[in-house]
Amino acid sequence: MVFYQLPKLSYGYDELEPFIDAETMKIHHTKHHQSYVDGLNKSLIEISAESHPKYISAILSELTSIPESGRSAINFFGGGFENHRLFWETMIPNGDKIPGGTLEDQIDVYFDNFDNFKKIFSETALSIQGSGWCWLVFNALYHKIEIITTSNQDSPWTLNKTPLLGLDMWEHAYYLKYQNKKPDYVDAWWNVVNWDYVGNRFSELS
Ligand code: MN3
Repeated sequence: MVFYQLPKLSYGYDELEPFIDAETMKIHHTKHHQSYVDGLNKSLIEISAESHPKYISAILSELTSIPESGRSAINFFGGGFENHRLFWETMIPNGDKIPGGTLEDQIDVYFDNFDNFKKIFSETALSIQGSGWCWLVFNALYHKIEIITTSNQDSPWTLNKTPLLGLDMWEHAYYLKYQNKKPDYVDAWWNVVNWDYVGNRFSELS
């Protein structure tokens, strides 16, 4: 039987300082993310799908294929699991600050330039009411990149969009250090974006 596990981070909790503080990272990873891992495993057992052959992103893409009684829990915990897994991967100490390659070209096509993209993404993130995520996604249907938001732990996969980069806008992601200064959290986060990873993710799609 395969159970989901809390993924290991490739950097220490204090290595995203001063942008994301060590205490927030530690609690976010070991408590919040762990609770989504546990909730996902439990939800899969409850619908007897603990040995589901597909990875959670594929399950989220076709939620209607699983029993209705488990859909809401799998949407929440599965989304929470996968959203956070990607969130850790898309951050890195000493981020390279700018995207490159084909992703940079696409950002220029759809958002004029990188600064304008950052401005729109930040404004969109700050427009979220309550808990949620802001995303750069690839929309395969229209073959284009887009900025979207999702509520709670809803995943872009459930909208058939591929998440490339996501920003956690739940209070647990920033409150210890930034309190109500949400714009400062968003500004700081840009410094630790792992554009290499995000760009490679995009290249593999196109
Ligand atoms: Mn979170």
